[in-house]
Amino acid sequence: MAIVYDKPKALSDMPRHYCPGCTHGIIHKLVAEVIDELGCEGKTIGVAPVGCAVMAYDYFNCDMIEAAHGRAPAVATGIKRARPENVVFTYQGDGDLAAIGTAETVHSATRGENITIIFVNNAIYGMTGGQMAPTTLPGQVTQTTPYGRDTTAVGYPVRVSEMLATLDGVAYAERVSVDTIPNIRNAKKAIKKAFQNQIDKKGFSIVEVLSTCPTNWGLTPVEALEWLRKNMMPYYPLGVYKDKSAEEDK
Ligand SMILES: Cc1ncc(C[n+]2csc(CCOP(=O)(O)OP(=O)(O)O)c2C)c(N)n1
Ligand code: SF4
Repeated sequence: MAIVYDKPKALSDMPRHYCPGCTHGIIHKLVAEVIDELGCEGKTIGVAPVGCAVMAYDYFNCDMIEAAHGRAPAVATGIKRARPENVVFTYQGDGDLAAIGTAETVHSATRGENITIIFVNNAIYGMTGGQMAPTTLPGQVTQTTPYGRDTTAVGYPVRVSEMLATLDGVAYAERVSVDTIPNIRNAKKAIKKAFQNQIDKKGFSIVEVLSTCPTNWGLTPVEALEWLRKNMMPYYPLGVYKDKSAEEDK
């Protein structure tokens, strides 16, 4: 019988621990499909975060290293500089990348490290039970903002793609989403480009993926997708924020 759909080879057989409806799983699958399609499984090294994706080292069938919370871009920098022939990516949540890891993110970007960053923005700290993240929306209820995020007290969310796009060291920054089939397809295109850029030595590439956390948002999986569309997308518009190669082609 013809196989019309199969699990990507770069994804392991280990059962994933994510909650029902969590889109971390979709993003894993897209990264694995890209590794398969680029034929770089044997030379890819991933850096896992601290957060719900902490066990990504068990889920991808490539060499993986676990970084301390937020330090993945620094770890990736070291690996890539020591082994430039390898393809090095980080997979990080918004607490990991945009809170404790802000310095590593900004400085690896401004140095123009030739690495690929997959940034999963679910507007909350998932793993630790739903505290406010730098990306939590104004008015959003979390465990630490039970009356909604009050911007007069705790400030405004960080728009990571827009911020990094201002840095000369960044080759590519795009925000995508995995809430619909067309958006999932587009997310895969962006992830593939971010890996291909590294192979072509174009420099620092980041794909920010808007993602759901039904458990800590207190919503069903379907409601969570609707919440993402209604609340996250207007604040975090999808699109390409920087593409040096497209600018050079003009
Ligand atoms: C040095 C350090 N500080 C704090 C923590 C606690 N901690 C673990 S995961 C996490 C936040 C994870 O949130 P995010 O990166 O958004 O990922 P998600 O779980 O939502 O995918 C925090 C604060 C830790 N493990 N280590
Ligand atoms: S807590 Fe949220 S981010 Fe973590 S696995 Fe569950 S739904 Fe996903």
